[in-house]
Amino acid sequence: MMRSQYPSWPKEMAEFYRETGCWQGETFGEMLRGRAAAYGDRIAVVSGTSRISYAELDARVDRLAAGLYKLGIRQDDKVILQLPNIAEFIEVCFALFRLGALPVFALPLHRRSEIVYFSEFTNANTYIIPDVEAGFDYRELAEQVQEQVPTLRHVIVAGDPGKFTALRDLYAADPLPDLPGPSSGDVAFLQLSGGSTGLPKLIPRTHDDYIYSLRMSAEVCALDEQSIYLAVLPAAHNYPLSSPGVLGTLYAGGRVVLSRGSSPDEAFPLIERERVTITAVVPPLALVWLDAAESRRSDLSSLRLLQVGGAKFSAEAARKVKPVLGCTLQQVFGMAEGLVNYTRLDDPEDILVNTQGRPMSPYDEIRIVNDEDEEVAPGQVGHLLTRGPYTIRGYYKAEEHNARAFTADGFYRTGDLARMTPAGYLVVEGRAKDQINRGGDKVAAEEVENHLLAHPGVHDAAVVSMPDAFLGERTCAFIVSYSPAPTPAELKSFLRERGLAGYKIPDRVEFMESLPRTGVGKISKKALRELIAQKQQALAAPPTK
Ligand code: OOB
Repeated sequence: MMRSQYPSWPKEMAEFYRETGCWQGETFGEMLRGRAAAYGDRIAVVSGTSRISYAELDARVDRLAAGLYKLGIRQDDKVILQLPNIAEFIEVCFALFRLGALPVFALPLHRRSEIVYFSEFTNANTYIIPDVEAGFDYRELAEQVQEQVPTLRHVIVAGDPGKFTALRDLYAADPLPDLPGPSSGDVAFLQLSGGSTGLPKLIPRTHDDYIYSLRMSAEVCALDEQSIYLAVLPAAHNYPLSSPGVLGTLYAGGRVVLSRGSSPDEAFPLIERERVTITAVVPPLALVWLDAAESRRSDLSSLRLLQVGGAKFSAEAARKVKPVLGCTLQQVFGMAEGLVNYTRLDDPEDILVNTQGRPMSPYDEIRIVNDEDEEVAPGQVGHLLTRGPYTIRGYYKAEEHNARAFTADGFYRTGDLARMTPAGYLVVEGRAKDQINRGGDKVAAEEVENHLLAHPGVHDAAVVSMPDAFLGERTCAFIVSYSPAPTPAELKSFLRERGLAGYKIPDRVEFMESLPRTGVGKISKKALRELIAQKQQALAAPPTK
């Protein structure tokens, strides 16, 4: 049955979220139309040298929707979208939203392994890419993907199309035929989960639930039509897309400035030129910016809010944000599955620096539980579970996994270990899920292990995190090999040849006779983490006599 592919809220809950006004029955197509009516000539998007007004954006989206329709893209079709931060990203999103076709938000760093999987799993018929970005030719990737996935009929290229279809040729002159279009309760797109399993899970978000998250985010961040948001992280990610991100800024009638890169060399001049008021970074990037701001004379005085999230930000670095950058820090602890926590703009320093914020909605339900799903005493660390008006009730086509990832009454098991302060703020204390958070980029250990196990020289493999001063964590693969043993370099290039995204390639490879096991015979990742941390300490420590 179609319905069950997209697990949804039980009827009473859906009714409750509508009655309380969380879900307002608006689709993204209508949202943009409304903003175009209200803000017409105001600039919505700045991308490279182009400045696009709300009215122009709305009109361009209509023409693109018509062109995509003519190409054969229909309601509920899946479209793998892998564009960098350029205006076309936003135009394609809204054109697909208007058609009721679902973008599947791939990240720019994904490669053949990920794209083939998304294409097959969603039965996508279209793949949208840039020509060459950051030195990588996506058309070559598309060719390889299409060879493996013949159902992927259309490849659309922003820029020089080569043998494929040019996106610029799809802005049709004649209007879209009168179509019923999606309704607000429908799934608008599929987003990627950070993942902890062998294959990434896809997250179905509806117009209703996502627009609610935009409204709450815009409110918490005090966005209005004067706000200028700089997108430096890949906009396809939930955080720069909606917290409040690109879409939250458009929701509020503000201006989105798109940056292809995130380095101070690219971002600082944009902040200065465009008078950016708010932007979002991950902790390692915050460190780079803090360093750069101290050593160069960029005028960042327009910046009012720096959001830091995606991974834990150290209190030590957090304390520097205000004195060095002159703006307020906001910690953001969110997840593509839903729940987003923010520190509030007027919170005292102690909260801004030492917590990861509190839920943005009064309807977010939080439980912190022990291994038996019983609530822990207030203030104690436990597993963070959540349910609410914008947190999914299940992954796309993943019934079996959903039974484990959600409680019987619909709480999502975030896999995070957290505690709650008396004031209701969350502090992230660790992670129970088998994932490495590499400076905000999530790596599912099992996915990498499966690729490693495909090497004929690998008998057993376990991937764990190791502490890292810059990224917070990096990945270490422990290998039990057959002889002759492959070298670390051989293993890494093997993974690259299998088309795995670069950030998932282990930073370090260690060989062992056998992997440590727990009492019940499972690989003890805890023992491996301790082992690698000790090795690193030994390396860092001065030699003892
Ligand atoms: C964001 O979303 P995802 O889906 O890439 O990753 C979610 C996971 C969380 O479960 C948690 O493990 C970790 O990333 N995380 C943090 C964090 N923010 C996210 N861990 C510690 N401190 C933080 N501030 O990463 C995301 C989505 C929306 C907004 C912000 C981040």
